[in-house]
Amino acid sequence: MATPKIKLYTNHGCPWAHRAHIALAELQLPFEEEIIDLAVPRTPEYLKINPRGLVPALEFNGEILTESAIISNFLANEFPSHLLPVSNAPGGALLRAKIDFFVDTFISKVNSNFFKAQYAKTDDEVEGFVKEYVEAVVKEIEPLLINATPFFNGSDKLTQAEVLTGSFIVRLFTLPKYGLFPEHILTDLSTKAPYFYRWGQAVSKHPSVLVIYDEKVMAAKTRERLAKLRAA
Ligand SMILES: N[C@@H](CCC(=O)N[C@@H](CS)C(=O)NCC(=O)O)C(=O)O
Repeated sequence: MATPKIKLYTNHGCPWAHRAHIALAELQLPFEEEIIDLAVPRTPEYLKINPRGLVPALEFNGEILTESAIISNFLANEFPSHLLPVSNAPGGALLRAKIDFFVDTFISKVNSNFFKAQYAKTDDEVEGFVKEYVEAVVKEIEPLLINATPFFNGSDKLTQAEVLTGSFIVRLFTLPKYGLFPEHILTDLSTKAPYFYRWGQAVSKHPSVLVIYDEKVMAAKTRERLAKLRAA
């Protein structure tokens, strides 16, 4: 196969764009990147690439794809690997469905509580969202990770389940120590959702998840963003 020409339009502070970085790292695909400054209005050139003005966007042999899940799933389908079985392999369609369900459940039932807690105005509100996060993990995610070793469905390598959730998990496991989130969320999760906790620890240390993530930089950026929001 000829080497594909891949360009990623990204911003290293964006957890959605981070998904594409994890996929590219895990698939060991060389690519060019262009950092889009999200602090200023998008240029007319970028709006031609993604009229929504969001990152990430991927240029693949001249074709443009947008939306992080679509980009990451495209890469995993185009370059079959340990990340995602092909659907006509034995058990392939079933495992793909399980991964889809896991990612959908994490994003729709759990993850938004993390951001809501960061933007909450009072300590009581923060604690409410932390409680909802932990309860949703216990109810919805913990049963799906019982056989994680350490990754989804007994895999010893990263899978598409981690590609699509890892950027959020690494924030959960690192930002509390910078005072940006109540630290007890991690102790609560370790006692109430031990399978999730063990999985999350492995995910948040994986080199492909850490490929663009510097926790100190992220903590400083998050602090700055929240201070601006509170001042506004
Ligand atoms: N659903 C989109 C969400 C992407 C998104 O929200 N990206 C944010 C950065 S994290 C963005 O580009 N925001 C534009 C802005 O801040 O002006 C995806 O999954 O790709």
